[in-house]
Amino acid sequence: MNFDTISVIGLGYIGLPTAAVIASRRKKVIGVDVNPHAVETINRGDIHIVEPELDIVVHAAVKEGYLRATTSPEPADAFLIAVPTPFKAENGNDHVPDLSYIEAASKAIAPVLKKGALVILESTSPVGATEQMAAWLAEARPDLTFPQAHGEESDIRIAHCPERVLPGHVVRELVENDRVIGGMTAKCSAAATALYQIFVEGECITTTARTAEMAKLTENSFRDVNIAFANELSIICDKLDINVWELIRLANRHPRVNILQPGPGVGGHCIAVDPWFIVSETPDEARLIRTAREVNDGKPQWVIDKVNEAVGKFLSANPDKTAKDVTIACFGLAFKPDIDDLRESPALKIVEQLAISHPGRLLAVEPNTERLPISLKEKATLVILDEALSKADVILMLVDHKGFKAVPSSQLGNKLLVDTRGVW
Ligand code: SAJ
Repeated sequence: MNFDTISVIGLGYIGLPTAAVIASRRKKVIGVDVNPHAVETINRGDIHIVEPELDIVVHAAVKEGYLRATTSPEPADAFLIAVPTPFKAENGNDHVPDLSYIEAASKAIAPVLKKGALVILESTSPVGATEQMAAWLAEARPDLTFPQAHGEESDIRIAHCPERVLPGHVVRELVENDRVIGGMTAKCSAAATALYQIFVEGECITTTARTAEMAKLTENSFRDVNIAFANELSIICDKLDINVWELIRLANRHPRVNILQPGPGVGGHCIAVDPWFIVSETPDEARLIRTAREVNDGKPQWVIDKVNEAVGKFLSANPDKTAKDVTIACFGLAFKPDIDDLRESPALKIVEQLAISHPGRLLAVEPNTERLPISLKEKATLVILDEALSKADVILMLVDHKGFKAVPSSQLGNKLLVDTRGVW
């Protein structure tokens, strides 16, 4: 199959790196995004998101003329859809996936689809979303045939190929990782494989669209369950006066044990979200997956209770003082180390909660940001590491950024510590 022009719909954390990497293989790529600011930034050769190495790849792709961004779709040989799949807002705690971005993207590309085109859904999606996307496309283009009705003979080929790259390592993992390719028919899988082989050095493994959807949800749920196990162990060990990090290190010496690390909770827009896509479709069966989500979502409150305990201890040792006199320094706001991304960050949630409940001074150190989010303005002060170390009575370690790990425990003096990452 020939792909002279490839269009990527959604130029965010996945779509933009994918578009740029394909363009770096000297293919003409048209990136489409509803956000005019993103489009303008990219067309200048700049980027609107933070991801190592991405600026260089985008800059080169735009300057050499292989990547161009626009707000309205244009005809192409293949379309890759990489738009968000959040929860439906009106459903409160039901965590029902919201496919409206996929629906909008399908309806936007439908008018420019031509016979022989390939449409790939990359967005992490609940099982059945690819079939739903095919139905929206077919409804909008009754003059074309689609795999759900015409099988291998269809005019349009459709596949799901979930993205699996780790934020912070996207440019490398896009090329190196294996890809799971779920075509609606064997020909759809073959076409999608040909497309990914333009830039993927890993293996392209084919399956059905539904299995590919479930594979992605399974990968992130597996990690969530494993972290929930570690978080539960950390709470048990705290009660039993055992160092959980030493415990996990020892248990992981067994050749068939590999426990992840406990922390202040699970954040980001993937692992804290995707397992709910399984739970919302099969609520009675997905018992372990639901419990893992609840264990991880409950960890921030446990951390807040530990901070309150530490403040209590400080006050017992300093009877002339009240909680108003206690300074708490929070180390890190991002959802994981060495990034600037605050989305769904348990660290941020904890600091926001302390900002409401703690009557004394609250300091925050976050080396990857220049200003505090609005939710913390006037309630906390952004300081540099040294200032936090010198002024704090209670230190709360939330994110194991490189700079924090370099602080020796000897520098902490006799300050009270709540170390959710086992750094010290
Ligand atoms: N975390 C722990 N303990 C650990 C590892 C992580 O508490 O041992 C926490 C992190 O601090 C963070 C959260 O989990 O708050 C998630 O971080 P992460 O690094 O595990 O994962 P993400 O969300 O950045 O990326 C994941 C990856 N999925 C898997 O590793 C199975 C990535 O490959 C996916 O592409 C991405 O989700 C996605 O987009 O779905």
